[in-house]
Amino acid sequence: MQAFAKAHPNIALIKYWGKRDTAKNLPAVDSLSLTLGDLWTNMNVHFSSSYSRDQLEINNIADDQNISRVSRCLDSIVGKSRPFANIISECNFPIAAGLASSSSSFSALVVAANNAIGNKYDTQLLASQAGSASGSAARSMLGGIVELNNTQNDIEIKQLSSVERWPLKVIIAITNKEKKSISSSQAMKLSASSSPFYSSWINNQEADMSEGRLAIKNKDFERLAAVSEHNCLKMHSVMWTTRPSVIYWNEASLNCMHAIREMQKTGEAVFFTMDAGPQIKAVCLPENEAKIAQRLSEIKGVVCVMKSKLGYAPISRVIK
Ligand code: 2P0
Repeated sequence: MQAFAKAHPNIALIKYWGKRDTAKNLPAVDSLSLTLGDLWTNMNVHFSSSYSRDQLEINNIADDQNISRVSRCLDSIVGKSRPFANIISECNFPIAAGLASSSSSFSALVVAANNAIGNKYDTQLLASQAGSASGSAARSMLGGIVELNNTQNDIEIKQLSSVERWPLKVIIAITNKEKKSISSSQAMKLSASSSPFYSSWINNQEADMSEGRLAIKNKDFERLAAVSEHNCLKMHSVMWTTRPSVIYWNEASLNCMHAIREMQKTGEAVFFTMDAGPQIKAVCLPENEAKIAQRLSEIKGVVCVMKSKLGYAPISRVIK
């Protein structure tokens, strides 16, 4: 019982912030994301009665911090009476730094585990299982542009656009590779209980989702840019007004935002988004990619720039 899977992280344009059920890890709002093809997590899951406990290795280093979350996720796919597993994970981008490494990791984990036991579950069920471990991971089960909707007791994912239909590009300006000071889960909990803007954030999400869907349907870049930046800044306003405040930005993040605003004024098709970390993601049309990447790499405080095309759903194979 051994399988390999490769999955890509995703970044949300219309964000997930807040949970309606913490036990099941169900999001409080719908969200819309881009799957990033050039960033990946490779995962090998090997179940064997020869192991005496679950073991996890991330980028060649044994990891005890995440193992209980990983074990719970494997239990949900394989059952609690499963053999123990050895899990080897490799990631080509910084972990826990606001680049959604949990989205590619948990989607790769559920896909590999499912393949190892003979593909018992379909994509929607795997998305639910991945989402219970990490809300954003559900969206990495599909490629291109993806929507996550809340249903009565669960979630549902849908592809809004294939990679080929609208091949947007994403440039990531890394401004700090350190692990974030507070996890998204902890920060979301604090936001829900203390930000005076939290209820307004929740109540206005459907309007942003409709606007995002329409922009994607019409491939209207300006419209997608406007609603994405607005939604991102609204989420960060909730974070900033949380007590104690959750501020993931640094000076370079703000410098990048201003540079993107300047590029917009000179007619470049580009917009920014930012998640639970100080990295800036610039979304653009393919013809603008090189110029924008160059400009962002020159900004004070930018450590490096990564470029990504949109990516596909996870791939997997059984290892004999
Ligand atoms: C998103 N984030 O929509 C938002 C924007 C961060 C900011 O999804 O608590 O680490 O494990 O379900 O999966 C953070 O995602 O959160 C996140 P948990 P997760 O991408």
